[in-house]
Amino acid sequence: MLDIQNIRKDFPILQREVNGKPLIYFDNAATSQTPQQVIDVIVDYYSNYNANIHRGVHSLSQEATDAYEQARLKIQKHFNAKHSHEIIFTAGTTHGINLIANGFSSLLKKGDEIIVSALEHHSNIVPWQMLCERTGAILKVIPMNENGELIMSAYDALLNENTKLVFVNHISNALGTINPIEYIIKKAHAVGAAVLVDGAQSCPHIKPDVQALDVDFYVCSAHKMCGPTGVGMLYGKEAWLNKLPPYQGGGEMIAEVSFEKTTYAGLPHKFEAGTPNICGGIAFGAALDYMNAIGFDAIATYENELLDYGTSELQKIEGLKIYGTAKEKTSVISFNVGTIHPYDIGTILDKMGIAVRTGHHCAQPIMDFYKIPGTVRASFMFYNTKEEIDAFITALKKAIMMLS
Ligand code: 7TS
Repeated sequence: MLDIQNIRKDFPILQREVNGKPLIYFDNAATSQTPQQVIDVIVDYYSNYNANIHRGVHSLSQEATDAYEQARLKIQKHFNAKHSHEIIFTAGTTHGINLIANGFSSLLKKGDEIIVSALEHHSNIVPWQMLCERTGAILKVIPMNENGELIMSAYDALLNENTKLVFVNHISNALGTINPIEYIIKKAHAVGAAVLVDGAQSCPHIKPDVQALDVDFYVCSAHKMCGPTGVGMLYGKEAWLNKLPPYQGGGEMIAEVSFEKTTYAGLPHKFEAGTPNICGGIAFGAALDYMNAIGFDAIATYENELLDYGTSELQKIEGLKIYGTAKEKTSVISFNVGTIHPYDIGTILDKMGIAVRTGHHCAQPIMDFYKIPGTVRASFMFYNTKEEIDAFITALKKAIMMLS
């Protein structure tokens, strides 16, 4: 059992008001809130040991380097990577995907096939389309059904000896569907294809074990799991990371440079050109500490309760349709009410202090599938409560009355 009232005290932002009403923050799938424990780590870094890393002989640089590398070890342990050099610090999920898509430019040829799913965020579609333009590879799509689940028999039929890469999110940001990535990975490996899993939405809710999954690449963003924006991680199997060329050139990623020839640094530095988000990386480690202290099992159990409660309360509202009714899903509820535009509902809810996201959620193909312009999306984290859901339902009913 989580002590939610105590947990809520860790989040200063949850104490504030918006438009004269206590903030109810249900836009966690876009970005999560930051606990004081992580804010303190950021303040401590800039107050006490802000310095560039991996290059200074002086004490501040050493301290910053130690803290940054400690954070890498925390991430390695959290995701159960075999080696710490398989963890690459990135600017976030989008950066991690682009890094891999760029790397595969030199490994794919015309006629090779790569597979994406119908449930992806634009950041797990567009970089692959760009890769296809560069290489002549062909993009295939795993279709979805009305419940927002991927159709695995169709996936099986897409796989063949030309398939080189499969990329799929672990959890859909627009619908909350948990995809059967174990099956997807196993089947891809059977034809010799590599798999990239976009974990942007899964990492706040579950603890992936990259070795048990046998996944080739796994990416996520710290800001969706109580950490700061502008930092994330890419896990890659050592053999793959050695095979891929560097993404960006610059300081830190080289062994030796001359005008005749440059040799690259080993992992992980080969993929970490330039001064990174040092403070962000350290704070990412602190965010993992914070969430692990609460415990991912307890988080999942509680968030499932919120999901079940929110779903059953919303279903009582006449004319409300929930998009995404997969058997396996996390605490994301996307919905529309009659013909009311989602933006209008979101605007009125905001006037009542309630933050939801409206629109296509950077997943336009999903909206096209349902033939809708967008949805209202409420997404819960472990610091939300049933009382907040009650207040949200009351506010939503008011909004519907005003707009009908
Ligand atoms: N992949 C998925 C599944 C996502 O949900 C997001 C962000 C990204 C990739 C991109 O992450 P970034 O940190 O690099 O921006 N999703 C959302 C969302 O649902 N609302 O705002 C951002």
